[in-house]
Formats: sequence, C-alpha cells, structure tokens
Amino acid sequence: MSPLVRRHAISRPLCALLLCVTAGAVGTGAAAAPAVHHPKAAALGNIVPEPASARAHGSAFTLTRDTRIHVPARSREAARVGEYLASLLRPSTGYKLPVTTARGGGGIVLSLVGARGLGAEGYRLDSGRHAVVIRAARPSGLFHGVQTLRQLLPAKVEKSKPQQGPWTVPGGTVADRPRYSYRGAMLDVSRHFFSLDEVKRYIDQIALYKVNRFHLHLSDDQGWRIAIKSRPRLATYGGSTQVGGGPGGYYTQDEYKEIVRYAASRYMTVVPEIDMPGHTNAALASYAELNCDGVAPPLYTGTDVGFSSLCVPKQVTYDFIDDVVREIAAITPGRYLHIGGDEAHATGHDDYVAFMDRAQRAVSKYGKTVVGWHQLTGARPIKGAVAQYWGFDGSEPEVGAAARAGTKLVLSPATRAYLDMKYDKDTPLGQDWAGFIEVQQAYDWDPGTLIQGAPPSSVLGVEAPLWTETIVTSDHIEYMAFPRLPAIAELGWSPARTHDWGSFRRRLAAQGPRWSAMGIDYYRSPQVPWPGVR
Ligand code: NGO
Repeated sequence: MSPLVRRHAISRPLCALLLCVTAGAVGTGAAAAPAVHHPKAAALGNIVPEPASARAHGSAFTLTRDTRIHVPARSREAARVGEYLASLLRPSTGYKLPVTTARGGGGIVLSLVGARGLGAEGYRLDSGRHAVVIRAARPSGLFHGVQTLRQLLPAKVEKSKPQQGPWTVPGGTVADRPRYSYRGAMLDVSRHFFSLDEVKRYIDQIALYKVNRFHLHLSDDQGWRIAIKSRPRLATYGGSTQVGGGPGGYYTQDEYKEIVRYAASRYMTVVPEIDMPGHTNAALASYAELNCDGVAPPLYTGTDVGFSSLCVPKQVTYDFIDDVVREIAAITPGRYLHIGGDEAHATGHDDYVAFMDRAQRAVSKYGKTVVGWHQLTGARPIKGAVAQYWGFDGSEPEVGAAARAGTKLVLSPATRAYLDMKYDKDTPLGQDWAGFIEVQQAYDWDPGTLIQGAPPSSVLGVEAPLWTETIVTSDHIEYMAFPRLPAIAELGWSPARTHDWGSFRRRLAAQGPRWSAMGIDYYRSPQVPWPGVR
C-alpha cells in the first residue's frame, strides 16, 4: 500500500531533475534543498528514522526490468553503493538492474554532485516518473539515501525470492541529514558468543536505520573474544566458555578485521571494547600474574557483576594493557577504543582513579579516542574522552560536570535504550533491573536534555546496547532489538522538532511487514498498530 502517492503534474524541481537526467548531466542543475520540515505537507511514506524533510509531489517512479542503476564514473565507492542497492533489489524483483556509469536514460541515479548543505552523511532523494535520483556529498550519504529508497518500495522488496510487482516509489523529495554524528548499537559477544555470520546479519539489519557505530563488547567476566597475539591464552582459554557453560569462542584478528570491513561497507565504524578494571575474570583466569595474589581464579559462567578487578598496583597490569590496546588499535581503523570502567566494585575508589588514568594514557598513546562507561566521569577523563551514560534519569552531577568541562557524551540510558530489558513482565528473554521498556518508553525522551547540567553540544549521540546474559541466538537478538532499536536510531538521526509518538508508531507499524519479509522475528508490541494484527 502506498497511500501517499500523489499523481499531480510534475513539479518544477522534478522537471529540472528530469532534464538533468536526460541531458546526461545529473545533478548539475539542482540546488541543495534546505533541510526544512513541512509538517503540513503530505508525508512521502513511512520512513524510519523520520527525515529532516520529506514531501510528496509529482508522479510515482516504477522499477521495471529495464531499470538501470547509474553511478558516477569516478567513484569506486559510489559504484559499490550502487552494487549494494542492486543486490538488495534483485532477488525480490527478479530484475537484472545493471549498475552502469553510462549517463542518461532515467532509472535509479546515484550522484555525488548537487547535494550541498547536507553534510557528510546527508542526502537528497528526488523521485518522479522517469527517475529516482539520490544525491549526496559523500558515498555515506548515498548509502543512507539508499536505505530511504528501500523503505519507499513495497515491503516485499525485502524478500529473497522473486515477487509480483509493481515496484513503485511515490513521487516526491526528501532532503535529509542526521541530528547526531554518533548513532550506535552495541552487541555483547562476551556473555554469549556470536559467530561472524550472526554479527554480519545484525549489522545489515541496523544499517536499515542509519546506525553508523557498531560497538562490540569484546571482553567480560564470562569470556574474552578477540585473539591477542602477545597473550594467546586470553582467547584460547579465556574465550573457551560463556554464560551457562557453553563452548564460547573468539574472533581471530583476521575475523575481527572482516567484521570491521563488513561494518565499513555498511558505513559503520566498529568501536571495540575491552572492559577494565572490573569485568575481567576471563583475563584473570587466563594469566595468574594479573591477580594481586598471583592465583588465577576459575573461569566464570554465571551472571553476577562487580566481583573481579585487575591488580592496580602491579606493573604487569599495565604491560598487559599496553599489549592489548596496541594490538587492537592496530586493527581498528575507527578512532574510538572503549575501555569500559563500569561496575568496578572490587576496585577501591583511589585505585580506580589511578587505574583509569593509566588505561586512558595507553589508549591515547596508540592514537585512539577514549570511550568509557560514565563512571569514568567520577575519575579524571582525559581531554577528548567520551563517556557513555547508562544511568536512569541523567541526574548524576559528575556526568553533567564532566560534560561542562569538555567530555563528550553518548547516551544509553538503561531505562530507555537497554535492549536487554524486558518489554513487559511476560517477555521470555531479558532482564528487568532498569524496569520494563515498551516501545513508547524507548522512544519518548530527548537526548538533548536528558543529562542535567550538560550543554546540548556535549552530546555526540545515542547508542542502544544489547547485553546478552539471556540472549543466545540471532532470533533472540532480533526479538529484543525490533522494534526498539529503530526508536533509538530515530532519536539519533531525526531533528528534535519531528519527535512525535503518534507519527512514529504509525511509521513503525509499516516496518513490521518489512521485518517479516527479511525473516526478522520481532516483538508485536500492543502499542503499535501493526497491519494485519487485530
Ligand atoms: C550493566 C552492566 C553489564 C550488564 C548489563 C545488563 C553496564 C554498563 N554494565 O550495564 O555488565 O550486562 O548492565 O543489563
């Protein structure tokens, strides 16, 4: 159903667009549209996250077996985005959809010209009778525009077998750019280990919502999940189990690089986390010297927190950190390295402060930006550090104070953004220590005002963590992430002025058939008017 398709006369901007296409000079004539929202104008479709501006006008575009995907001749990266789009559309349409640098002729056009003023990640999409044109300053913007185009097509376009068309995109214009530069999702691969394929599957799913940071929680009490060549037992022994006593697992450095590459192909930066000084039982079990008493504890497969600590006074601790940070930094092209710092209940306060000073120095020594859970703000965050907030209501004075002093914030309030919290008392998976989180609870807050005393400019963005004490399979991941991950993704992308639960739940409802087509098992929240339900 595309109720919002308007079949009026072709509007002026679209005529200009079509001339450009047929003249083979795509984009040269189009001025960048200011990112202005038109609340009264007809919506273009059910897009999540809500674009900065979207307006229905003109004629619909229909994909046919002759449609070609035009990409710029001089950008291999843009050509890859074109190939990615083709690979999404080919299975369900059954069309060839060749990707070509030939000019003219309409179709789907990706262009790196003519999208000024929309930033590195923004894009403009114009659709009309003869063409859908996505313009962006960078390939990342084209990629985000492609996600919007997917959502403007019928849901069955996401199926993996040929379907009956028509494949119609409503006519109109989207001019879009993100509110925040950091829009993250975290997967805890330590409590339960997830294979490369499972990780890639999640990356593909969250890309649809314009997430651009993928945080991997790589170590915890229950498992160490990345090979460190200078400390092999961390992975081979420390990674050999998981919650409940299963076999665990770890990524070789080549496998980790593959995740990084795959995430990059979806315009996502990997943020690796090695949690310390607490949450370190797997490391302490692997190397006895890391313990103050020199005795290695047994591996741990329970779900308690706050009982382990690296030995703060020992120099071997810092040699260990140097090895780990050096090796991970060398295979991580992104700027961030997360050092945890949460729930260090087995570390005294003064020790914690001294430890975090040295751990942060190790991260900057290898050229990375420190990220830590917000307990870091109770120590001495170094210049440029990022604190990830996971409290309840933003009332901790040290977090606001650190933000005023220059520490940047990523917001993951446990009462809103924790995807491992149950939806309600009947949810078969997850925990409830931060309460139940139904979809509206996940959506209805403003990242700009959550932290008391923090200037809005200190907020880098938001992140939805998925802790996996009770999460074992991709199916579990999907059930907890959908539909809440799109809620957090919208808070990260959409302008605050578009925030509207009524609109969000309607647009979210339209994602349901899309998830079904993708084989995603999602939670049928009673708060959302899913089509065909009730
Ligand atoms: C807390 C804790 C994690 C748990 C999670 C479960 C943080 C930052 N530390 O969040 O170890 O897995 O809750 O919800």
